[in-house]
Amino acid sequence: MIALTPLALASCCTETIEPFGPVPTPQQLAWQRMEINMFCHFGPNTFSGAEWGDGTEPEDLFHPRAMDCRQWVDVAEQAGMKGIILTAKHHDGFCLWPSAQSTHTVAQSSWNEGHGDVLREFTDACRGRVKAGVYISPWDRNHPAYGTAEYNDVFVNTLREVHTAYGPLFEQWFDGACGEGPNGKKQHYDWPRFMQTMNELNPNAIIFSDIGPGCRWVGNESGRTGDTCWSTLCTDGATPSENKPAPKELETGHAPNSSLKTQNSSLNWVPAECDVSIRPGWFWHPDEHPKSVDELMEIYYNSVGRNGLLLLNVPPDTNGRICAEDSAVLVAFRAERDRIFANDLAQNAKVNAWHRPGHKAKNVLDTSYHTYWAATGKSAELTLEMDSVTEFDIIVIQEYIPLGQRITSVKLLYDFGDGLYSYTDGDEPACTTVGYKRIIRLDHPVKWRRVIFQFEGMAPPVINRIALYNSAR
Ligand code: FUL
Repeated sequence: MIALTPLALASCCTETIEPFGPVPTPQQLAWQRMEINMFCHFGPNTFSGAEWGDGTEPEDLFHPRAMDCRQWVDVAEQAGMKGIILTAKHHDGFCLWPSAQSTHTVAQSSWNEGHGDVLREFTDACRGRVKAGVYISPWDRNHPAYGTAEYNDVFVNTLREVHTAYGPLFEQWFDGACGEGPNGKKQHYDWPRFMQTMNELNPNAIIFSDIGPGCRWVGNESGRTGDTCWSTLCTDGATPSENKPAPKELETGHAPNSSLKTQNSSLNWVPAECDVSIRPGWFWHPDEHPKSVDELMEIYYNSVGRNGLLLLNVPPDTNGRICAEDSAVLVAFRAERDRIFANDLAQNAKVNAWHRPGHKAKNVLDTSYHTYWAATGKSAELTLEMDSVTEFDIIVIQEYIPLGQRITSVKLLYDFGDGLYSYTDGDEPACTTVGYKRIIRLDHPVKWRRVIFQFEGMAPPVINRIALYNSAR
């Protein structure tokens, strides 16, 4: 008889779960787990009051009086943000670093006698604390070559400058906007070359554009995904500027089984990034004020809580600092999240569900990211039984996305001892997709001892976390 060591026993009893459909790269997974990042719109518009500069602004307009990028990082850290993306070049073409590709940069300004370099100070301040990323607008209202084939060379060289001399840079933002009128300049962007340049210079960077490939625009600037939100997207025949899915499709993504024109041949993992500003404008303007904590919480639930990453814009002011009004709201926003999500009321619950070997239902309660419950069928039920009647109004569910996004609907049932009741009317689910994270808010706090989750998936659900909270406490 062969004696089995505990290790051998463990491995023989742990089934390998095959992934379903497209899955995130390790970089996309790390990116999604950042959850909230900061966007910093900063440049000549900060001083002119414009949102879209036309590129004719004198370089001296840019003159932050007391710029301190470390203060941006302090605020981001205090707000629980893991990365910051800076508008190194917005549509006006002004470069926040002394670019050799342009004559409209900090080097031509009298700020720091032409020796200033915001991108350098920014990336130095971020190093070891938060991740740094860049927005470099393809649309350029200043560059004389814009609208000609030569501009593609300029743009490639610009990417080359930034991604070799600065970094590490975790995300490259390619904005999709172009406001040229009918008689305006038309640039035929060489997207394959831009992407190839990025792959060569910074293969680990997440590339944002309307269609990815690293992450996609969510189709609105209000900080919300669709109520249904797939991280998968069909990008067949599309470029970041042409033949793109409509904004509504970007909000929801494309389900892995939908009858797409290509039979899923180009369905990719392109998760949604929700960019929204803390203020009415993207740039700082003296007469504007930040959103309230309640508004930011609503944004959080509708972005991070619906399978998106929240990219919250917090624009530095004319001093080159994040103003006290904005940082106070951000700190309060963090405190509110910490308060609500401090105490998982399901921690000591008994969990019951059919499971695949080695992937017990109890794994949904631990906070280790890589342990999960693997259900046995596409329709799966899991029961949480608390020690006593528990009052809660928030449910957090996380699919283990390294194995793909699978869940199409979640129903909630409860039990008052005389049978099972559905939380929602009739056949209505409590939510549709789950993905990286779904936060279900109940209309009012409930007092339940047993919660039964009924999942439907395109493949058997794989869930690494379920937690219950009471937002009133
Ligand atoms: C848009 C731009 O036109 C806005 O100015 C801003 O940068 C926003 C994040 O993206 O497309």
